[in-house]
Amino acid sequence: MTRRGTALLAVTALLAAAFAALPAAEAGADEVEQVRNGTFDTGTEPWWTTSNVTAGLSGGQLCADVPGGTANRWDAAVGQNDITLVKGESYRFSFKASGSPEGHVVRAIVGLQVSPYDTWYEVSPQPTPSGDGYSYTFTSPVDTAQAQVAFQVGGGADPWRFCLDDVSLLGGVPPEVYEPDTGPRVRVNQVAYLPDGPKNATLVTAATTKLPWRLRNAGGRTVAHGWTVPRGTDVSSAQNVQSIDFGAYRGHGKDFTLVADGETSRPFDIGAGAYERLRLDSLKYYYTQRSGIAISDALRPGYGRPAGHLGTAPNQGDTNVPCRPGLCDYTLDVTGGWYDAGDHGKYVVNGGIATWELLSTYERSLHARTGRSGKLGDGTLALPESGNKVPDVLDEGRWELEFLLKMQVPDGQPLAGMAHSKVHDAQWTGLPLLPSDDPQKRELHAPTTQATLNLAATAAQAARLYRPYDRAFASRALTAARKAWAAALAHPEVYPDPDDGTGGGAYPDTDATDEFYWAAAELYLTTGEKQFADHVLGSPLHTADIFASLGFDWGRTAAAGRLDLATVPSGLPGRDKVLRSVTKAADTYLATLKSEPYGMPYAPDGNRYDWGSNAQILNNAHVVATAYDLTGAAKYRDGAVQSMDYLLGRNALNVSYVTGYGEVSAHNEHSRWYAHELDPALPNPPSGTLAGGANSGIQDPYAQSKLRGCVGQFCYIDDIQSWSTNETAINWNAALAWMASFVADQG
Ligand code: 9MR
Repeated sequence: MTRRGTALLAVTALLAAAFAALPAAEAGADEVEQVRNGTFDTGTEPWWTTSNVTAGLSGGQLCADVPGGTANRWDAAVGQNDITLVKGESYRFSFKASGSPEGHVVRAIVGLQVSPYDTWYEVSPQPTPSGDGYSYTFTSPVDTAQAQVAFQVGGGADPWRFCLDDVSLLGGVPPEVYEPDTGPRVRVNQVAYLPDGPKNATLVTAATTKLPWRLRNAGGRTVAHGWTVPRGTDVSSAQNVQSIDFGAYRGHGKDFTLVADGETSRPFDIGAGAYERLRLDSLKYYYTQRSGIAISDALRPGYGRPAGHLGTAPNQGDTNVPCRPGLCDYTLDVTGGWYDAGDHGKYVVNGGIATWELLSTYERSLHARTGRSGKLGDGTLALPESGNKVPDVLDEGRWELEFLLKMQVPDGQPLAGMAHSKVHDAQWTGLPLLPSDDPQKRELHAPTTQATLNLAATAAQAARLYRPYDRAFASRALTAARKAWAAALAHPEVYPDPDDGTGGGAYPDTDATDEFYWAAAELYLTTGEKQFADHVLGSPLHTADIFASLGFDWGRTAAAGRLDLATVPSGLPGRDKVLRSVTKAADTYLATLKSEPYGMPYAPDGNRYDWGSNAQILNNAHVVATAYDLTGAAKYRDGAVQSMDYLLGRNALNVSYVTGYGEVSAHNEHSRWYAHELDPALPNPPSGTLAGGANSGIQDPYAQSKLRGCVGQFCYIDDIQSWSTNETAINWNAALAWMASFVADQG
């Protein structure tokens, strides 16, 4: 087919007069075609194919015979190289495609034509035999003369035929204005409020004076009513909002709605049942993140998959992993553990805080006034280990702990006792990619003080929690923790290289005093030894205000130590002051929650939402909940419970950030194996998976193309390409599990 026939040219001429009044950008005056011979008028040059694809002209289009039996999308492809892109410029990427038989996915990308093959834009349509036209707009995140447009058509079991025409990459088009669909203006927790808990909602409205609201039950009958409270412009969303407090209503049931200003909210329950489910689902997430073991479809219907990284081709395996060049001359078996997030990397630093919060979910159930350890007992999580008389949450935690222990530098080596920071692929891989299909070389990265202390802290915590179930493991863990502690003291300032981010995340951190404090606290709580008490009491962090708006996460771990010193019984001198520091921090978070019209205990500096802000909100709520556990004061319980509302739908985007919870929930989180958005044969993330959430940094190109200029809460998009706003991660789900378990206990 030739590009745009004469009829279209005539229309263009007519429209030109109408466009004359528009600014140049909108009229597309500078639109420049970047693809050469996208219409295949002059043969197939300069298009290339991989050697396993036979392509030629057929009826004015390019048709390719694609072999079956390849593993990855990029194992068979058609493309064109040497395209120039200008950073910040907006492009329209369009093409016509057909495929037969039906059911095959095409990964159409704009990316770097040489290693490491960065992908700046990608879509994955499923062309039909009769063919369709596709058109997308994106903004280039780079300046380059080495871009390629490619259609990756591999990864299928059976051969198929793919035809392509009118491929265009038009520069200078106006950027697409992205408008999220935010649904009804009454924002509620779409999952559930507790019958005797706080019940708050937020109304987005132009009105500045109070308005009536009504609470309706499933039958549509009004069961409560009252007046909204005008709150002015909310900083976190730039919306004019009002708040609704219907906490006086104490009934329970399903499918309530809240009506105000002519809008009806999404439905919600009043009852605790959903939190009992969420407590378990958020913990069940970890089994499907496991490396080095086949995931049983019987235990997780729809999620069964072969084991990853056990050395079965095409995996190179974690069975015998060397260091990065020049770092060490041994190899380690580092099989097992959890994949960190949507990538196949395994990181001791993030694995540490995730393990701590998971084990703390269990440890809280032993000590807190409302804790119920039976709810986390054997048989609760449908694991391969269920039935072994060990609480399932401890079985799950042990899967990671065994991996963390394997990351320790062996005796006799120069840095014996330290922990390697991470193991991951030598190069970044594309999506989708099952763990078992990852062909990359795996490498151990340099040991760091922070990783070593993550190992010391979690292994020490494990030593006290697993002791009743497995004395041998508890003592092995404590030995490793002591060894790690000694190694960290000997190498106190060996920090991760912030540029070590090829093939995996860098987790940069230039301070280990917080990890020292945390590890000392755990070692003290387990052993009671004076050397560790001395370190705790001598640390400047012991009395510092460590609970800021960005309170704790993988890089700020002092709070983990402080919270455990406050909640795990010990004879620490001055322990009452430790308790007071937690309630003082909780009071600050409560003040934030009250001043936020969306009711979350989080107001980042300059309204710059952090990477993984959802977990920050949960971790701040964790501090408030701990204040309740310590004091029994209702204000802390209510504040902690109310914090869940934001995560479950009471937010500017009207989305529940937990997959499978709420009428509209995040379900396209960035993951190489829950990549349903890219391959219909793969599942979405399992129910109970938390999305990272609003991130003002919008580091990924997809978010940049949609969200540039976004305000706070709006810096989020539920698309698999948005790794900076929509990833799933083991540390974030641990924050969810801890809080879900707390709230379930309040029911
Ligand atoms: O959650 C991490 C965030 O705090 C960091 O700023 C960011 C950059 O280092 O990395 C995030 O963690 C990612 C890690 O590097 C690689 N696996 C996926 C993690 C979640 O996005």
